[in-house]
Amino acid sequence: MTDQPFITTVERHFLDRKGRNPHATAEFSWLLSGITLAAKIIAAQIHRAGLVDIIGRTGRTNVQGEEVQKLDEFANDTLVRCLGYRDNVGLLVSEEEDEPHVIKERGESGKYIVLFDPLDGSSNINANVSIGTIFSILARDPKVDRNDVLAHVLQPGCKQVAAGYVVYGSSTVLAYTAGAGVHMFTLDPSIGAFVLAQENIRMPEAAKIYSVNEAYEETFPENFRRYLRWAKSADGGGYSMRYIGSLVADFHRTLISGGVFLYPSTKKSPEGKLRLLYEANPLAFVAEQAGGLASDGRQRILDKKPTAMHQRTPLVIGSKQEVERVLRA
Ligand code: AHM
Ligand code: MG
Repeated sequence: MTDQPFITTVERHFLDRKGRNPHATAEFSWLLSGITLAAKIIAAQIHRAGLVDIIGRTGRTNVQGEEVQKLDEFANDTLVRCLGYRDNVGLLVSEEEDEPHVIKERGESGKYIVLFDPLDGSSNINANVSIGTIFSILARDPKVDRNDVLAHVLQPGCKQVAAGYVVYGSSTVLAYTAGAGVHMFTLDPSIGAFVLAQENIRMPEAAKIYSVNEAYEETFPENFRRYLRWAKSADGGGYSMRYIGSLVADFHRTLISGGVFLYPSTKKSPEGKLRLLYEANPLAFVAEQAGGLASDGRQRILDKKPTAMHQRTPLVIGSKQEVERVLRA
């Protein structure tokens, strides 16, 4: 027998890194297992979507005024159920719900807050394009009144204990960081476990790829337009454009291949479209831990002090040199 595990699961990997993160405890690993369990259930349902007629609209709109599709609801319920039973989870915040879930029975012990976008990119479901789950984990500040729910939720991204995402694509991939690098796992459906695929992933420092919905270009702030003009000019030296329209998938590609993803403010979304707490913050944490950067065009995403639970933000995220180029513009 060797001491090396046969396979390394997310929870095992996290526990093996004890000492690098004060939260790397068995208790926290139990919380993570709630996320991986939910991800497996969601992945299974997505892959059966065409069979079970779960695709389609519910006819209702969510807090953001967008159409909610059935799989969004399924993903949301699954995360709430899987995490609601973890003793250390005190609060849950979801893109799909107006208010946080206060897990009352565990009011005194639930020290972690999990914020998530249960199914990002859901408008792509019908086209079989990759979609994903994004999550951010915060700890309650013991100095803050327990009943002041919003004060616990509205913490800047630099306070995240861990964060990550799952992409439901040609395979199901999970990437997480707990502040000591970014690690990637692939779901092996034959054994139902996320197994370690790559540790300490580094985002390429530079890559001539920008990812943006250029249809809105005319309404972008001038500095973003200037950057795009430069990237397309002979001075830019030959950029490519890649845009899936599913943040989690566009970010995953950027993490692997490099480049920059942009979602500036537009006429339609003056504050930007993406949400700070459960989209920009977790991906910014992952980007920085992989050697990249994330900014709203003015300040580091992780330093932004949130003022509302469903707050939106402009987002520039990706390879260090590419984000710096956009910011210089
Ligand atoms: P959502 O599916 O959770 O509402 O996410 C919003 C999506 C992101 O995944 C993606 O980056 C963006 O909206 C695309 O917006 P647009 O269609 O305006 O380019
Ligand atoms: Mg989203």
